[in-house]
Amino acid sequence: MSLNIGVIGTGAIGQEHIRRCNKVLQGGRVVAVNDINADHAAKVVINQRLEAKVYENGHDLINAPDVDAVLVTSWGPSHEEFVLSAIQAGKPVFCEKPLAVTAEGCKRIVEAEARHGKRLVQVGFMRPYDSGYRALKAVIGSGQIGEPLMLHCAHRNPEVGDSYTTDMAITDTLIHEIDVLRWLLDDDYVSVQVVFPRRTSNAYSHLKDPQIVLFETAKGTRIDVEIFVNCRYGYDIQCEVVGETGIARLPEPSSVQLRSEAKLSTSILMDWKDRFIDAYDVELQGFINDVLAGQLTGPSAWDGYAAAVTADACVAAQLSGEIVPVTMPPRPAFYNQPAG
Ligand code: INS
Repeated sequence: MSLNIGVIGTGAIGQEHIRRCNKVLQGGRVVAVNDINADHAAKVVINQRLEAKVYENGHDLINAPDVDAVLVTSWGPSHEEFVLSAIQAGKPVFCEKPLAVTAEGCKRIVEAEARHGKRLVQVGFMRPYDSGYRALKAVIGSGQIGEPLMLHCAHRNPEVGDSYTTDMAITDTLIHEIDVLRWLLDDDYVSVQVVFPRRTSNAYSHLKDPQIVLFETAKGTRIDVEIFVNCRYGYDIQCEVVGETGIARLPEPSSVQLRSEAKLSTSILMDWKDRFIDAYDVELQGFINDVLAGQLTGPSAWDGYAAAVTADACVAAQLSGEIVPVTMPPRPAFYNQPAG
C-alpha cells in the first residue's frame, strides 16, 4: 500500500521532504500541498512534477479524504494549530521542529494526543536517525564503557547571519543536542547553567558567542556542550561519552584521507545540510513505514515537549547566570516507549 501524504508549507525544508517522498523514499507519495502563498505551492507542484492538489487552506488539506498522513513544514508559529487539527482528524502527522513555539503549546498537543488514545505525532528531530549517533548509542547500550558519567560535546557552525540572536544558540542550535542526548542516555535533564567564555571577535556585536551549556541529568551524568556558531573553520559536531571503564566518541563523517603537499589530512564539512542528509532520509522513511505498520516509534510529542521545557530553562539560565532547574512532569505511561 502507498501512503498518500499532504504537505503543509512548501518552503526549503518542505520542498526537500517532497523531493524525498517522491524520489528517494518508498511507500509514500505527495498528493496534496498547501502553503500560505498558494502560488508558491502551485509552482512547487509544477517544478517537482507532482500529481498533487493545491489547497488554499491547511485544514482542508488535513481533512481531505484522500490524505492519509500530513507533513507540517510551515512557519514555526503555525505548527501547533496544524498538528492539533491532524490529531482532531485522527491522522498521523510528522511535524518539523519546533513542535510548537512554547512549552505550553507542546503540552496542548501532548494532551490532545493522549485524549485520542494512540500516538499520531512524530517530531522532526533527525539526529537519532544518524548512523553515527546510533552506533554510539549501541556502544553505550552494550555496557562496553560502563555507565556514562560525563559527556563533552560541541556544536560549531562556521558562521551565522546578523538575525541570529543569543537565545537562538539554544532554540535553533542546541535544540538538537537537547533532543539527541536525552535519547542517547535515556535520561532527563534536571538542571542547566550557561557560562560565557571570552567572546570571539568574529561574531556580530549583539551575539554572545561562544557559550557553554552545563547540564545535570536525573541519573547524575554531567554534560558540557560548547556552542560556537562563528568558529570559521567548519561545521563540526562532537560528542564524547566518558564512561566508567572507557570512552566512546561520535564517529566523524567519512571523508577521503589525503596525503598531499607534505600533509596528511581529511576535510571538514562546511554546511549543516550535508552533515545529516542521510538522517533526514531515514527519519522520514521511518515515519512512512511506521504509519503503514500502524504504530509510530520516532521522536514523540512528549520529546517535543521535553525539548521545549529544557530550552526555556536554558534561555532563563543564559539571562540569570544561575543554575536553573529543568522541571518536567513525569512522563505519562502513554509515552513510556522511548523513541528509536
Ligand atoms: C540550523 C540547523 C543546524 C544548526 C544551526 C541552526 O537551523 O538546525 O543543524 O547547526 O546552528 O542554525
